[in-house]
Amino acid sequence: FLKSQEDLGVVAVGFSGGQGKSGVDEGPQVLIDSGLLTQLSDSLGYKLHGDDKVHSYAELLPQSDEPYRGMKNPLAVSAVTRRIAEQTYEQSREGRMTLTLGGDHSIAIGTVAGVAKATRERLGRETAVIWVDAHADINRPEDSDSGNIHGMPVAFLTGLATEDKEEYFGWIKDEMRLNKRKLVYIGLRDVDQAEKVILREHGIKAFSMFDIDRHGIGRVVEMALAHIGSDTPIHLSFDVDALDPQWAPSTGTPVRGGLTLREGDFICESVHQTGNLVAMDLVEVNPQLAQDQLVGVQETIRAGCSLVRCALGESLL
Ligand code: NNH
Ligand code: MN
Ligand code: MN
Ligand code: MN
Repeated sequence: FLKSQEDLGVVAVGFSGGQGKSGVDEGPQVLIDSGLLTQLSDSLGYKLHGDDKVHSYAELLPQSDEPYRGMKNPLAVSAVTRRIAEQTYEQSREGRMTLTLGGDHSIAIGTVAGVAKATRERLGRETAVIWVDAHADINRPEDSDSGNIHGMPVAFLTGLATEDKEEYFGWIKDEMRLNKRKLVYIGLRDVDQAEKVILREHGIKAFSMFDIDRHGIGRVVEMALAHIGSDTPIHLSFDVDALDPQWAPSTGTPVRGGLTLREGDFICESVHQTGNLVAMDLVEVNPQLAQDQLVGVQETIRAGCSLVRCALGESLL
């Protein structure tokens, strides 16, 4: 589904407004400083596009931003994700693999919207999304306990949450949306009550840690890929908190009992192997957290880099 296998569009998003902890906006710079983009160009042979500067979107941030429908920082997150949708659209419509480094997971409102629109225009097809996360991120604003928009992106993308006002996500149009039958989760273990009801009522495919323990990661990935079908463009949205805090403690909401680093890498390798990957997000790396832990920031960054390299083909022999 890509025009070339060598071109990679990179969008680096230094944004933390989808949740309350500062530091996650420093994630992309730290990933880049640790050599991720150099590895992708020098070792994996990608030609990089887009700017290698990290965007802070300062010019888009409003003076005041009162909660709206229970959402915190609604104007900021809406404006920034709208811009990210343009950025990923610009890369994806060229037929390039599109890599977004976050930032908190609210930014996926933009990445998925932009890629979905580009893929519809370019190929006349819907994009499938594999959402790897400890959390389902499918709260409607009114259902969310926290008000943090990083817990809501999938609700907006699937149209389970809608809004007329442009400045409050009303800019999300049909051609940017994700079909909920083309969505599959892997790694869930901390799902809110209202989210469980949504997953059940809408028949959304989800593989929790229980499923991984029961079937093994190999079978789970096989079933996940079978669900979306073998002939579909894939957007992989990887929240680093899907990994167990043993491997990735530097993240805002660590949840024990997660994926091993190897299981995370395996998911990425398997998605690469389909040949259908058109976009990847790596989000929620927060270098300000777990600084005091033995396995702390450095290991989280190494894990993040490894996931990206695996999705982009490092493990091919
Ligand atoms: N479900 C919770 C909420 O809505 C937590 C979401 N936190 C995440 N998601 N890190 O990936 O706030
Ligand atoms: Mn998430
Ligand atoms: Mn999460
Ligand atoms: Mn390849």
